[in-house]
Amino acid sequence: MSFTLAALPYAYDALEPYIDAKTMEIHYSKHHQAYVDNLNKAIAGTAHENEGLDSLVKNAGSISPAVRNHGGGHWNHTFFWESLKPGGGNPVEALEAEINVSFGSVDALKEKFNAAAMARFGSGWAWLIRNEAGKLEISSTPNQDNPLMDVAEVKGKPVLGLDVWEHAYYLKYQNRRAEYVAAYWSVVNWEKANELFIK
Ligand code: MN3
Repeated sequence: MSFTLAALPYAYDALEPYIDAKTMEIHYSKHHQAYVDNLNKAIAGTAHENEGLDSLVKNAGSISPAVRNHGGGHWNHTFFWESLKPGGGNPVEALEAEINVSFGSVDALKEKFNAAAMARFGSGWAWLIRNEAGKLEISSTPNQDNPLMDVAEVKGKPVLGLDVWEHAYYLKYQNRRAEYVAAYWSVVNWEKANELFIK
């Protein structure tokens, strides 16, 4: 089985001005494509050739560094595109209620998530997850690791995830990661996040 790059669910310029079209184009068509291609190379001819992406990611630490990096890269970017939408909005339904229980307010959630995104040194991701106890939790992972992986320090199911690699924001924001992180909240797909939370 070979993995392929799914179509972006919106146009490259759909998230302007928060995420610019050129960044989206390069991020999706070059970076994400490279993770897909390198994942396919990493599993070709191995015992993992016919394994699904979720299973590869879950066991990434015991399979190989290449599967961890590129399988994680493919999973994380697929998740990221789906977790964004033009227009953004506010948390909805069960997720909104649980955010208020877990964090006190949506603003408090954002503050904690932003802090995790800013504290990630170098490349990685910030996450809002539903942890193994069923509660919401903020975490962050290095490189292309994610909270589903056997190697994750904090494990759970991603509800939101933000790419804080420089390739995700450098063209528009240069070294101003904080501005990119703040802009992210204007394009969050909260309906998708709620679906993931209640699943
Ligand atoms: Mn990226």
